[in-house]
Amino acid sequence: MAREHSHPFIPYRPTRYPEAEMAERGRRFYEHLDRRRSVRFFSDEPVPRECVDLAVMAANTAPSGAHQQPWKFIVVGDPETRKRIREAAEIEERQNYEGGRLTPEWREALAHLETTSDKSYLETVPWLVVCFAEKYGVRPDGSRVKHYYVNESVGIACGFFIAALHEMGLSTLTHTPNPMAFLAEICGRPANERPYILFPVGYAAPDAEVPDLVRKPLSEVLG
Ligand code: IYR
Repeated sequence: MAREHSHPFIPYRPTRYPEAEMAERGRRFYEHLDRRRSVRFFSDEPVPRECVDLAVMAANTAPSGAHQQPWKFIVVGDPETRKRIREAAEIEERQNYEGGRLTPEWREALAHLETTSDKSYLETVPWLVVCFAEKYGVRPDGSRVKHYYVNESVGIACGFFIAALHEMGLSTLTHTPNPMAFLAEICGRPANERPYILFPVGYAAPDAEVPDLVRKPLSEVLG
């Protein structure tokens, strides 16, 4: 079929699988993702930078509003900056946990995770990856470009990032120290970028433990 286009289009032929193989692949992929857990106990073992870059490349394949790719991933490896991030995060978290900033309802919702204001893992891990959302773009002349569906786009990219790390046997945590403005300052990011998620990246500690969570059954998540 000869469609008329006003912009460049190219053929796209995603791989098709026999029906029996489709479900098998879907099951394997689901089971793989089902083995992923958010980790708070990390090893300080080094992780090749290439693996972090590959996870960011995977994130960068995410669909985004108007294909604007409104994300930036800042990779922090040097111990001094990781220490600064830990200290700033813990200042905020102490206000949350010990200063009463978390509402009783929020505290109750978190109780089973046994989280505290101790964020020492931010110094243990070899890499911190800070994802920033570009609220708007900036042209070379300084004028602003409106961005569309920024939250949705960056959220999907972060999902791909997490899945890519898991595929490599690496662990992470979607850490959102609240408020996160200090991350923009420490990372020296411009005003159009808003800190979105802070990802500690490394190997899970050999003695890591995670809360014994149960995922909702399909019947509950299918509407
Ligand atoms: N940001 C805090 C609190 C926290 C909030 C949620 I929602 C969590 O799922 C886990 C923790 C912290 O990192 O401890």
